[in-house]
Amino acid sequence: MVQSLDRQTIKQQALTLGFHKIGIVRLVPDDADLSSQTGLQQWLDQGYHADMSWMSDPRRQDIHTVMPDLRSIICVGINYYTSHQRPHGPEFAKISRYGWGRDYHRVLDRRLKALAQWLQEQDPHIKVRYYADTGPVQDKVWAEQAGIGWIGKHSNLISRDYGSWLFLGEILINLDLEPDIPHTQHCGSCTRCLEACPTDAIREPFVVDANRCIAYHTIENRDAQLPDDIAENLQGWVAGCDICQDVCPWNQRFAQETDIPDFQPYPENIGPTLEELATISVSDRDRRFRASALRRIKLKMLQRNATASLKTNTPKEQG
Ligand code: B12
Ligand code: SF4
Ligand code: SF4
Repeated sequence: MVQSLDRQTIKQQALTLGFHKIGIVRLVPDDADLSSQTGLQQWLDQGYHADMSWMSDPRRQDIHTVMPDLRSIICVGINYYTSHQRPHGPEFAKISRYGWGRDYHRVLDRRLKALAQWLQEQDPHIKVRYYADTGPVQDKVWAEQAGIGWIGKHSNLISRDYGSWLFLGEILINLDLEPDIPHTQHCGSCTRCLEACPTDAIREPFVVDANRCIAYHTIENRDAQLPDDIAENLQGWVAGCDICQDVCPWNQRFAQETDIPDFQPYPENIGPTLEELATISVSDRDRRFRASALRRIKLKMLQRNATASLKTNTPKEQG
């Protein structure tokens, strides 16, 4: 078994590879099953996962089943904010920031792979596994434990220096590393995100019901039609939803322009019109969303989302 590797050296290497936040969790017997104490089972029991059946994979509630000889988790965050703003007007479709540029899975994966390889070069006994929204691991829970930020009432992880515009990933490692201190909560008495959510998807602080969430319906729901109460409240969103993050004071004050060129938006993704997306062709979609996370949204879903938004987003005639 490998005995030690300096945590500052690891953090420096992660920064060099372009990560913006790095923190470490050491698993000790007492909190080894923290992933089973997060409220995930309760969330599943309520049916809040909608038809994302993969959320009930039991490994998600016991990180040791993902990697039996796991000792520590190196958590990373990468800032994806750019200062672009969506144009105003009911004719425009809203695409959430996570989907403006290159697919974040690819951007994180490349860097996580490089960090994992570097770790293994330090000692041949080191074993690693890495994930960025790609495995049965609760990314936000571990990031909070690693001191990267705290889980806000909208359920996204917020950092003091970048707000919540961070993608998260982690490297699981068979090595005891010096841990960071878990982050404290800084939402205080604020309830802006709960009040702003147009579909009341944040059922109580920290708990999002996917059945009511615009992000779920525009990205994951494959039905031919959206439920009426979602369609009526889309407010122009066709790919994800940023409302609860846009209203958060931490994002308004602390968002910073990313230095990752891959996250610069494809120009056509900031303000397409609902009309053009409602009838978008396969070839146009493939061209616009090349190497984008939005490829998860099938052509018919994108057309459905834009069509539904068009119906409810048209300004009422003046009487
Ligand atoms: C399923 C999922 C979704 C679903 C469900 C959302 C949800 N809140 O669970 C849908 C499709 C709706 C969705 C939407 C979005 N998602 Co999403 N999603 C995930 C995924 C795959 C799992 C999240 C999960 O475990 N949910 C289950 C519930 C039970 O967990 P939870 O929300 O974390 O809430 C519980 C805990 O927070 C716990 N809790 C609260 N405080 C504390 C404190 C402690 C100490 C502990 C232990 C627990 C705890 O109590 C809550 C209730 O049980 C993660 C990737 C991953 N592998 O983790 C990405 C992830 C959460 N998504 C992400 C993003 C970017 C989004 C969107 C912003 C995209 C968009 N713009 O449309 C929206 C945000 C919507 C929202 N307000 O949550 C990022 C968030 C990054 C960040 N800074 O937090 C993640 C982490 C992907 C990544 N690797 O970057 N997502
Ligand atoms: S992403 Fe949109 S619909 Fe989902 S909880 Fe946030 S504001 Fe509500
Ligand atoms: S809007 Fe307020 S309550 Fe919601 S996550 Fe941000 S600080 Fe927390």
